[in-house]
Amino acid sequence: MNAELTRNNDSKAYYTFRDEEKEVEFKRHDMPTPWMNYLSNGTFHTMLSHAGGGVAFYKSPQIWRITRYRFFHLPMDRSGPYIYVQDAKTGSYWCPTSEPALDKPEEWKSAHGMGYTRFEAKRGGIAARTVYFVGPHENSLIWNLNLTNEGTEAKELKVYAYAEFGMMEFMRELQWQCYNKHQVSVQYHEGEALVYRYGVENQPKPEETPLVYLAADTPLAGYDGDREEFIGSYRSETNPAAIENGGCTGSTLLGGDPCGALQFNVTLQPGESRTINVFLGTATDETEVSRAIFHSREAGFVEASFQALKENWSGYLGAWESRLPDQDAERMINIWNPYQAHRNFLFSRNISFYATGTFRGVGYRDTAQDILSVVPFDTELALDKLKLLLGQQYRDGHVNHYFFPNEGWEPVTSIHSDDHLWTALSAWDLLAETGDAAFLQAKVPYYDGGEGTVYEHLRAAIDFTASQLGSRGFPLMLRSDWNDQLFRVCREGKGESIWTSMQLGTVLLRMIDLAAAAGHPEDTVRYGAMYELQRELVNSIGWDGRWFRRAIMDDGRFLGSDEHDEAKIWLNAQTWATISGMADVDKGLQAMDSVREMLDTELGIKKIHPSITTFPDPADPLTNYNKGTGENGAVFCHANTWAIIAECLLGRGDLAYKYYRQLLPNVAMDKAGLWRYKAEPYVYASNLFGPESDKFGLANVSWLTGTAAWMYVAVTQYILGVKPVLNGLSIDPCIPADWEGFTVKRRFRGCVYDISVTNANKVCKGVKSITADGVLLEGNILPAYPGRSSVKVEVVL
Ligand code: IFM
Repeated sequence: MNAELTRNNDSKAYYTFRDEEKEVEFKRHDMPTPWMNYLSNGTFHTMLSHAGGGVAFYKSPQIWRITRYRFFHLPMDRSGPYIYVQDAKTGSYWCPTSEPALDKPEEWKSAHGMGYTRFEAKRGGIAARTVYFVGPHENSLIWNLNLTNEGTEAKELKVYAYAEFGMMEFMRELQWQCYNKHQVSVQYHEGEALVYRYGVENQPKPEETPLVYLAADTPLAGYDGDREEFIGSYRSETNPAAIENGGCTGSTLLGGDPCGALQFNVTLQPGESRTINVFLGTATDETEVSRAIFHSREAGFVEASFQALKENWSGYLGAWESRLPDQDAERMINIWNPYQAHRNFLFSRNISFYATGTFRGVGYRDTAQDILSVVPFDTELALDKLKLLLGQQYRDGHVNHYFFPNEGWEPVTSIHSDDHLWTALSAWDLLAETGDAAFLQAKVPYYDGGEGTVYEHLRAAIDFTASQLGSRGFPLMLRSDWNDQLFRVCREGKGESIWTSMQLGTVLLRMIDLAAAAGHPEDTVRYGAMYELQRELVNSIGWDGRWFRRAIMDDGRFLGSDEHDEAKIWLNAQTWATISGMADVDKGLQAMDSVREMLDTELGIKKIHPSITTFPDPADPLTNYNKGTGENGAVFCHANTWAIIAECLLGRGDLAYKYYRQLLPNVAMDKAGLWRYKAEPYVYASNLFGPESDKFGLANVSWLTGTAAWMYVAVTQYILGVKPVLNGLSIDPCIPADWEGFTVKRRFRGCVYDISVTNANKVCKGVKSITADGVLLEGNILPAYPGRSSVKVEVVL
């Protein structure tokens, strides 16, 4: 079958966007990989694929995982919250999700929307429509199933809702399930529900561990809590024994392999419809279980929950709406990019189809960058997260690399040259968005005791870097910088990061503003001097002749130099030289020209060139990645975002847009071919295999990647050029010369700016005039309009 499918790269046969509904619709269940969605109310979460596979968890996939998902197994994408529809007379059965039953629907489609996933299927005259979502009112995954008899005869159906429970601690499950599984139970609850209790010894937070319930608003005809009874041995979700043998067995479980299966017997007359709502939820104790079930069964609960979910998302996304000459970009900017970025903000890099949710916790650097894309939508949420991060900072300014706020585990304490610096960018963006510097005085504890204001935390970060300079004057690489792979550069503690110098420069410019806003003018002078010193180093020692060098290794040799055969040029050093404002003008341009010549491909910009196989020592190369993959010569999408920003700063709108457009997931998929690209066409992936790989264009680690936040920043603030600054909203687009214009509605400091940009002169950059409600403005910064609900802005380029 695959041979046939690999020839069919016509993506239209697989999916279509429904932009009005903010949905993407799938026409086939047999995609190259599961195409995921995240359903969540911030506490209860479910990752669900287009074919119904996925995993539910409460707060943490490490310690409160509810259902079992078999990572990297075959068959792929199992298990999930499945529904089976069985004809009681013939015994044949199928799933509205298409998977996992063998009999497939005669008609089928599914769709991911903002916080929900829908399946519409028909077989044997029965139409099934199921919407899965997590509403804001209860911590539960709601399975809203509607069945209609479209035939001419009455139908007797047996309907089953099934979820396999896993051990809540996923690592314990892998390590010691054989004994620990006898410490879990599934009991029948008198309110017609099953309750799963995870009572395993030495679990991290037993007092916070919830009970899990599986209930419905329809009378039960049967149930099973023991997976062996429902599925049977040498069977799978494809052919559960209970379904084939006439129905659920009434099993409960005091030790073993838990599941929740509910059976409903339904007779439908021709034309008749029936709705069954299933609730897979968590509650603190038995009383809460009863309350939650009672509440969920109340008339109108499901509809009100779905309505609230819809309203939450339209409120959130209502902060920005653009109309562009490029529909692919417009869709991404208005819908999927902020949606993906929000999921990164929520889950960090924790759990996806690619990441098992076992050890990543909250990454300091990752989350600090994610904040940038939430600031325009919800400053309170962003500030809370900023404070959470700053609470991981030590008094000397360094920070924990990963930490585990839900699990209470010890953090990962490796010290990296970049981690602690990122938060200054988030703080500056918050200040620009709100215009209110009060948060800089808020007190936040240090991880090793005592407390300081937000500003003092940010200052400590600079002080830490200032205390960690190498012999050439650049920041020491320490465990690595943004690029995880660079840990081999500083094993002896001497290696220096030229890129971190550029990151520091970028941060220092923000810190000058933050210091002034926080009432510390004395610091601004110091930051200015530090900036100048690093700028000088970058343009002298950091310059290789045609591009900027990346690092200095322990032995004093340069990384990213023409004198080597491998890893001559590194993308980040070229882009950040311009982003930081450090590069001399001619060098900045030359460096970005080298990017175009040496790193750009038709599927995005590679991170380094050529890939490493033997450098610096064949016995100990800098990376173990195969050439063209991962961090070694792949197109690293996160780093591409900075090339877009750099080109905008250089005023080269056509090139910036080429870099932006070529990585739009659906555009890259069409170019690479769906069966080569494989990942979702509606969210960014972390990386695409590069041309030195025989699988050039294969997309990896989709959904949870810093690409989401920075791509959003790059396109909204630099290409479209609508950027909050301290004294207002700056308008400075850098677009393709052939665009005639575009519009943006942007919420800013309580007012909606209805901006219309015209480009009759066919330029990339350069604002000629701006009027706000007909009044000509001086410069290109729109002021705040306190008390006003909207302002009409006309921009001429
Ligand atoms: O910066 C890192 C990130 O923290 C995790 N993914 C890879 C990136 C580049 O190494």
